[in-house]
Amino acid sequence: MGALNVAMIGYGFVGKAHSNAYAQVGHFFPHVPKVRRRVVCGRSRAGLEALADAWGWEEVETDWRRVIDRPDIDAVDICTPNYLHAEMAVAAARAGKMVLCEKPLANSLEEARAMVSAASRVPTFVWFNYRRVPAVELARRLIEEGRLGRIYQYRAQYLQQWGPDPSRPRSWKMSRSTAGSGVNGDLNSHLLDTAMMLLGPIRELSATFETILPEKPDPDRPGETYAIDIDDVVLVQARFRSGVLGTFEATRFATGYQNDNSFVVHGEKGMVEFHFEHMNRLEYADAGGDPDLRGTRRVLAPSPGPPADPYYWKPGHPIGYEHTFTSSLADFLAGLESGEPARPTFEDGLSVQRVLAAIEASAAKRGWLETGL
Ligand code: SOE
Repeated sequence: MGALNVAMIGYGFVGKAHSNAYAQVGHFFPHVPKVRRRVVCGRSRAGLEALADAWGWEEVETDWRRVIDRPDIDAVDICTPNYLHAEMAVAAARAGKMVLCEKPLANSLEEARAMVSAASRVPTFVWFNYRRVPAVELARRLIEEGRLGRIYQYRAQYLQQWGPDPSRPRSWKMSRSTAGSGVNGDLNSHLLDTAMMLLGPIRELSATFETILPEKPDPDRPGETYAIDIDDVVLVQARFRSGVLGTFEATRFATGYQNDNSFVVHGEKGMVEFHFEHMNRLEYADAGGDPDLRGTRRVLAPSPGPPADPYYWKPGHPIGYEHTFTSSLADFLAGLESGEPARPTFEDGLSVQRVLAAIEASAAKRGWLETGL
């Protein structure tokens, strides 16, 4: 397979993370198909040029439709605000391009369904990058191999603290029309994707939403406020199809936490606990053993990929946030060559979207609902 010509739409925080992945993937994963950073697209030419210079994009473009129409583009990567995902992904897929898209897949379940149906004949990928943290992968393997025994309970939290920060610029993430939701789509979507990768589909749930500050000081107009119509906090009780009970909590008001994406899996034979703020570590506890020595063990998680193939550094040399994107991209590229699509696909993104929609409906109804999964 020749080099894959990529067009990336969007150039904010996550555009930088993706650009780094495109730049690095060939260095660390020499066996996967090569990529070419052909064109980066967005609204501000100056912003695009700065990103292109810093990260090696060959061209810039301000009209996304022109990018999608280009015959020399094989794959379109969407890292725009959520409300643009569906329109762009559907257009790109209809033009025969492979489509990679940031999370959450869409602003609504209807949009996510339309994306899956338009892209049924092209390779797709959703950047749920936390799947590719080595410690998360290790947890997955321990569960799959039965080393935690029967799973009793799952507990997940995504804690950030920037919600009340008055100095933070207004952003598309603070409005329902552009972001679809607040923490539910932005943070809880990560928790749900990881949970369903580890333990399978979530069947039913009951949720509560809270908007702690319905008005925020407007940093652009001193003395004025603007209205917030999204969730600042979401709390969910859920039951997986397997019968296991889980809880999910996502908030931007968790004073003291910057980006703590965490989960605990309690099983009959043991427990694992993960915190992204210490992402190279997995805490493990053996339920058996010497009662005097009960407690958790800190495991330094190995490099991602097959154990015999240390893609990054030697064991004991930690990796960071950016590597999760590089590994995700490597999965996608390897899948193109093997014909075994890398996960998460748009179908997986749709499953998360179903749960997000059920959470929203449950919070509105104040009761338990089935997710349809
Ligand atoms: C929000 O603050 C955010 O940037 C999310 O959008 C990302 O998905 C998450 O990885 C870090 O936090």
